[in-house]
Amino acid sequence: MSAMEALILQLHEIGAVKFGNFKLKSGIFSPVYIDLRLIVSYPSLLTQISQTLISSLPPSTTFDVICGVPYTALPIATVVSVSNGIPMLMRRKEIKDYGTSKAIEGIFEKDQTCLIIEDLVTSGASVLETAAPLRAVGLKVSDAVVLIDRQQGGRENLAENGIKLHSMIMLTDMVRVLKEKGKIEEEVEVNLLKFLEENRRVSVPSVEKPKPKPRVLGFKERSELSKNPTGKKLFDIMLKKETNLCLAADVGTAAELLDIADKVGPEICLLKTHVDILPDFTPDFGSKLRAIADKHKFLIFEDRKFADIGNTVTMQYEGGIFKILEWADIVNAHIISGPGIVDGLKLKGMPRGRGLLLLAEMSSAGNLATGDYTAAAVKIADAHSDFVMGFISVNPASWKCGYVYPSMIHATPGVQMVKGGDALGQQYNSPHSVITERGSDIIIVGRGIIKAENPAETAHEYRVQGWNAYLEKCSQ
Ligand code: S5P
Repeated sequence: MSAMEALILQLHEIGAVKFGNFKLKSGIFSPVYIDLRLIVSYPSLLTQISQTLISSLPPSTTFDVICGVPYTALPIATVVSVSNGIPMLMRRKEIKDYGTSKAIEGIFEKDQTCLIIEDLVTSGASVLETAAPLRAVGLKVSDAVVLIDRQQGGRENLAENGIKLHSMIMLTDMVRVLKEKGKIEEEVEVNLLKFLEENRRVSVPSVEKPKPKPRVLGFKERSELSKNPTGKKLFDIMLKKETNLCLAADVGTAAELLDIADKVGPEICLLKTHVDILPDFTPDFGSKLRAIADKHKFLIFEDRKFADIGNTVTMQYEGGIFKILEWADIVNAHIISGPGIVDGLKLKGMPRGRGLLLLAEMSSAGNLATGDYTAAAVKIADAHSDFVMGFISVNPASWKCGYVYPSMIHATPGVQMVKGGDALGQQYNSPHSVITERGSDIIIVGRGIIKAENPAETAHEYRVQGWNAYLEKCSQ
């Protein structure tokens, strides 16, 4: 009887090889189960395995250190190390968060070669899990040796990752020997061969770690990241005043607007106007509103929604009756006409330190600013981050880029205390959901405040809700 046959019989005798119906780590059901944890109870068997492992390697296999795949192969590797005088490394499965936090314990030099020792290979995933941290610390991993190869794709999966698998015992050989020696029925062998035929290649389960949730940066850090002076200013105002509320002052007259601006001023970081709805607009409107804005420390955002070609918007921004450029810190634009609109507005706005918000999404039902359109807005903003300070957005948390651009401010309209909408397509979300789940920074509230019995008091309520939601988000 060959040494290999004797080894197979011994493994069967101690119950390390069982036949039945077993669920494996890879999720598949198998008619054979191999449990090599038992071998620590049989020192002579362990010695025999360890010696045969090394002698079964082709002479061309060279290595400086060895590392067993935790946990079952650790004693095998230890005995190989001790009996052959080869230094060993240990891979931690759990990395300590104190002390040295090392994934690989032991002494080695960069570019040394490490042989991986494993007890059993199915898909090869465990070997790859050990190879990764070894390679990460600068070791070379080109060979792995295994006591039993289940012949289910481990060899191929490892080869694809630059690791040659050397197997001491193939599962088919094991079953053949056990059948020949009368330890199992023919039916069991047939069953097993059929199973192997059907499960030739078990894919490596993804060893990719779940992506850590990005840390939510606070307005202070984000202010430092903003490349636009008005963007910086708005971050700073929000922090100082502890408010992320923007009032959409869609009132009937300029007089009413100036009145509500003064009343609600202490509660807001931003006041949004639609100057073309004011029948009593006069050229001094801008300076009057500016005085109130300076008094209460908020910024002015004219919701002009520019949409034309670059050349036209330069004139619309600067000229006409409204002379928006004179008094509005911030304006916004659709990107429907392409990036030229940003170039046009930038030409006028940049020298004055103004900021631009791009409409990446809209709040109204059935709007077309979705998917690729939103992504295009993000791209344009990124290319003009000195002038574009942020977005009008509805659900930035759902964007693929998510928090990739913390320098940008996300302002969301369609906000009321209760969910719902109006008769003309407006859709509302609550301040809490807008700031937390939807990942926005600023709540834009219009009728929720201006139609309230006491706008200043109601604005205060919105301010508290919006700010608390921001604090909650930062503490996550
Ligand atoms: O998609 C949008 C973009 C904007 S700027 N949906 C919006 O409602 N807005 C503006 O936000 C809109 O023009 C209005 O001034 C404000 C929402 O007002 P509310 O009364 O519905 O809160």
